[in-house]
Amino acid sequence: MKKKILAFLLILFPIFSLGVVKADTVKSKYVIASDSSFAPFVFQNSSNEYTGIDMDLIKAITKDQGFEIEIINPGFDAAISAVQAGQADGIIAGMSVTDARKATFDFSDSYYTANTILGVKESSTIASYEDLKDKTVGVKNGTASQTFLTKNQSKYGYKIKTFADGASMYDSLNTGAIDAVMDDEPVLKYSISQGQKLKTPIVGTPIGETAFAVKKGSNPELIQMFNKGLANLKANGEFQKILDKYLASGTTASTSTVDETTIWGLLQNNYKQLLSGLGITLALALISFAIAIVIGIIFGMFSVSPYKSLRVISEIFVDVIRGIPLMILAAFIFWGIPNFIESITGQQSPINDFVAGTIALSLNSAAYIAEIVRGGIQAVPVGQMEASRSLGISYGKTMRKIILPQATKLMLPNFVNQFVIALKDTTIVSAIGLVELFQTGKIIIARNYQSFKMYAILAIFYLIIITLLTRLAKGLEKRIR
Ligand code: ASN
Repeated sequence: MKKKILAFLLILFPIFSLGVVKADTVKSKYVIASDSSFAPFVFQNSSNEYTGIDMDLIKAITKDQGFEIEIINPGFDAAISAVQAGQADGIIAGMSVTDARKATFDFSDSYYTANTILGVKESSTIASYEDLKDKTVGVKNGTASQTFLTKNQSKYGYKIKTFADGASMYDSLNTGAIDAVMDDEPVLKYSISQGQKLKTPIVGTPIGETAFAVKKGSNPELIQMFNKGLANLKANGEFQKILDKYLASGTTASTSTVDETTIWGLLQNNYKQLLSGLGITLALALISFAIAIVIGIIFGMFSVSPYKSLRVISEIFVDVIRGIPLMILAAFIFWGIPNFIESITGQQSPINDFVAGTIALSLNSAAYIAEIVRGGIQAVPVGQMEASRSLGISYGKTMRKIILPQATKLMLPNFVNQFVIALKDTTIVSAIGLVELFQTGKIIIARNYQSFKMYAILAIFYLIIITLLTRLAKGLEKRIR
């Protein structure tokens, strides 16, 4: 009898102990999406690492609750899309709990309360919402501030300009492209405390509590772990320490030792990040172009085929792909298709941003290459095909031995041209949050506001790389000839 009781207790003990200490993790690793520049909640420090209240908080909670995360920082709007499309499991980005969002998100307990507030340049004369008549107000896409602006637009008669990220929005305010911005109060106040020449002439309007979120109905254990972890951190004082680190007066999070106001300083401090961005850009361009050549040649050959069905297939492919802007194609593949698959199967099947970008670029270049191939083949006089066929040589052999060798020479310069276009087009797919060279530059600007020098550096990077690659391609072209 004693033995039986002991065995019973032994079985019960682990069950109880598990239930009491922490919520159970279901996945081995959770992907958490966040904003890219939203200091003091999330921003890059001078060592190019993402820090801020949200970053410290989620990491402390992970530690407290014992689960693994990977953080991605594509920007607020893209972070929201990532969670909805299943690319990420949760979002922490100074996100306000609004009634509209409750329809599509499940929120954790709140860890902050924020207002939305108007920011203008120190020299601006705007002192009330009425002063905004016919002026342009900038706001980040998909934010609660945007909802506020849209709701009050007809009342005050301002124009709204939306931005993908905070960096470009504040840049536009500084350069005078817009007259004001609407953003969360702690964010504006923080940038003022960091020396930005801005002011907030009107008192803020509450937009709600700030919380962590998951897609409605999915990953409920993440919310549980977040809430338990948050409660623990509040109880042991660690949460307050995180807040003080970023909000107590006199704190400056960017303690850069290198002067980032010179081109040399910018390069010195960011070369690693820039090189890794460049690596992604080159990989994207080279891999997608290699795939595009294969697809493009196949459809190009179809387009001059004696079979009508093949010609029609090729025409449809070229028309469809050429008729869709690359950015929409990339967004469709990265966000649209996973969302569609989930609505049918109920299964999330997220696709990696690099793969989505490569597919979009490959299809796009393939359509243009198919046209280059068609043009090259059609530029060879028809008489040659006719003469060869009348000698009894087959279509395939004539193509291989007579037409293609001449056509290839005509096509080569166009291929080089198309490759340069493909390399430049990699900047467009940064819209899905892929951190290639252009996005890397934008992230750096988000931290130091050196847009003039940083964009100059980027332009020179692309110029050098494109010149080198075209020289190389021209050399190859000569050899083939
Ligand atoms: N407070 C903003 C919102 O919830 C979040 C952000 O801009 N990162 O809309």
